[in-house]
Amino acid sequence: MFDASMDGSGQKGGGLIRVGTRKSQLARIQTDSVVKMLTQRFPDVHFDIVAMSTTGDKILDTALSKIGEKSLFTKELENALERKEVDLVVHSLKDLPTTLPPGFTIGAVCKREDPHDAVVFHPSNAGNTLKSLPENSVIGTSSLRRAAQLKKIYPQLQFKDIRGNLNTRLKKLDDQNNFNAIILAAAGLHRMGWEERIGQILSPEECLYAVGQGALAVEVRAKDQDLLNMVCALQDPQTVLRCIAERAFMRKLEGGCSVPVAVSTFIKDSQLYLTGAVYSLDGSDCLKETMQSCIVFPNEEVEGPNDDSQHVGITAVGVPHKSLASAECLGTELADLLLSKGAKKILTVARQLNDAR
Ligand code: DPM
Repeated sequence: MFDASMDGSGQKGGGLIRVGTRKSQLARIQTDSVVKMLTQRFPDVHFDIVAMSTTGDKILDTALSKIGEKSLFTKELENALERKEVDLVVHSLKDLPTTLPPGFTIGAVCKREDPHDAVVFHPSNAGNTLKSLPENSVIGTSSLRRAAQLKKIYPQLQFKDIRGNLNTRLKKLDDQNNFNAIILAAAGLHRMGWEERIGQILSPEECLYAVGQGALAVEVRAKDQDLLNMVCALQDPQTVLRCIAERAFMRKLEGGCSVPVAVSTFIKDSQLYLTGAVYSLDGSDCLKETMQSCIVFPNEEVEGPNDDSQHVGITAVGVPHKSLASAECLGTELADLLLSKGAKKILTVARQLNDAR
């Protein structure tokens, strides 16, 4: 187990771990919750939080999908990890690319919160649903994934970009009259304590969620075995298996923030179910399929503390190896199925149209 007399760099020290975070309120809340869980399990270790700004926080006037930089919210934090200024970094898993730069790994994926998308209405539209909003109402989202799916079901609504952190978006919604509603991840709203603003939760039938949405990830240096052994205490096996399948699907499609790719997963009776879809920007073209795979095997071997094998960037110490491989394979196979039906073309056109916007 983790030796509290070692610091993250493996040197003898006072048991001090430095935790990197972005400066936004949501990032701080997420980091605080992970530090709280670690403190409960390792009461002798001291955790220091180091807050930093990232490119994604600084560029506020451009839609995420147009910036085209994969590690928008992560690069500065990874630089600090590499320089050993921090020992672990807390992220929203959905902001982490499916291939991490060499030398880094996700050492834990915590239990997922509600992964669905939520609608927050302007106070003057409170009590509505997307369906009951007046014609030509304006919905704020910069997510191509959300816009594509909702444009298809609600052609009477208009969709416009909105950027900024959660606080900024809520303020833009409430203080101006530019938007009738905005779409946000339910998990973020819950963490901010704003659940009373959720006017509608979108079911996977209406809107499939983003890969990894609602799950927190702890990134560490891949060779930092002490830290890996420590943070794996936060690992939620079901969340890890679902997210590995989702990320394998995304990786095989070569998707990212800048393409409309969406998923949903659940586990029932030893089976992992994955629904995945790709969309054209207006949602008129769509490929959507579901596959399942067994993830519980009798007497299977647990991934050991010294096993440095990664699954789409995740080192899943403590989770059975065969289950991990099965989840990863499920994601890849579902992507192959969509690719065989023409997913590549849909995504290429979506990317080109978005770049030309
Ligand atoms: C990514 C997307 C968005 C974030 C794209 C998508 C939303 C961008 C937008 C990859 N990252 O979802 O299709 O609406 O303009 C982000 C949020 C959270 C993590 C905020 C949100 C919090 C929830 C979580 C931004 N990243 O989606 O409302 O932990 O999943």
